[in-house]
Amino acid sequence: MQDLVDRVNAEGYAIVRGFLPPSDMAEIGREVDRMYEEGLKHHATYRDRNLLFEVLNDPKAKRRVVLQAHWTAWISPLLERQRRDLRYLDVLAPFLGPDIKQIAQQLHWKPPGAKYTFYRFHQDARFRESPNTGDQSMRGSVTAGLAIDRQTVANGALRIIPKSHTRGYLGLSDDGPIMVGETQDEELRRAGLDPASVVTCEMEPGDLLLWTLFTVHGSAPNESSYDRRFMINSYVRAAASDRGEWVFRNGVSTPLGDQPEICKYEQLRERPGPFYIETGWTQEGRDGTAL
Ligand SMILES: O=C(O)CCC(=O)C(=O)O
Ligand SMILES: [Fe+2]
Repeated sequence: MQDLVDRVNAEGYAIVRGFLPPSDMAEIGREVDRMYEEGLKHHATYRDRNLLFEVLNDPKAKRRVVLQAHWTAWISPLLERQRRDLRYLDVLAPFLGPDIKQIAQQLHWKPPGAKYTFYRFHQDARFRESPNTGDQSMRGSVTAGLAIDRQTVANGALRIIPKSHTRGYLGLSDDGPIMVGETQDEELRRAGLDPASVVTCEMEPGDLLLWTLFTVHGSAPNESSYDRRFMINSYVRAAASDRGEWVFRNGVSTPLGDQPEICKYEQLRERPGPFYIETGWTQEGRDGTAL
């Protein structure tokens, strides 16, 4: 595991091959499909505290799709256990120590045929409080992406720029939504990054990709006929964060409590939901065009 820390420190990412075996992945895959069906019950994006289903009438696929679900641990006992599985502790403890909280729990789909299945290049610090500070709390953080489907060039596997995490916050994609308009090479060059250095992280189901808050990453659209299901968990050193849900306390796996903790969105204190978000970030939604 020390080798893993060295690789993430040096390159800004690393892949743990075979993190979970096929039997676990089959069970997780079935549950993630169930979450997709749960999301489709909503006519638009739905939020209830940290739980979120990003639901879109996709203009290209001409059907309702679910792109993301956040904090399904609140409605799925299996995914609640998964996020704090002790196999995560083995990977995370060398980075974060024995007291670990979770800031993000996300399922991502890239439904075949849909328009919005790419992510512009960015650093996840964008989604945290004050990305420009680059303080210590930013370093006490690791994000883990679990491949549920095989991740390929064709279905839009995550793409990473090695060593980009050493460059501080670069402001990539800060001018608009993360899923509208693919990143042009020019935007990378302006930030001093070489588009030719992009690595596509191809993975088998059960592989785990680790990256940092400053690692530049994005992903291409799904051009294949199969889905690209990906589970993202972001973990922080508990002492460095007053936010997030406990995952491991002194190395002991800790379930969710009675009430959710604020993870990212301060507004939830005022407006916890449940509510629908009818107009979204899509080009069509922003133009006011009916889908
Ligand atoms: O699912 C992907 O390809 C990228 C998602 C991502 O980077 C994010 O949500 O921050
Ligand atoms: Fe990201």
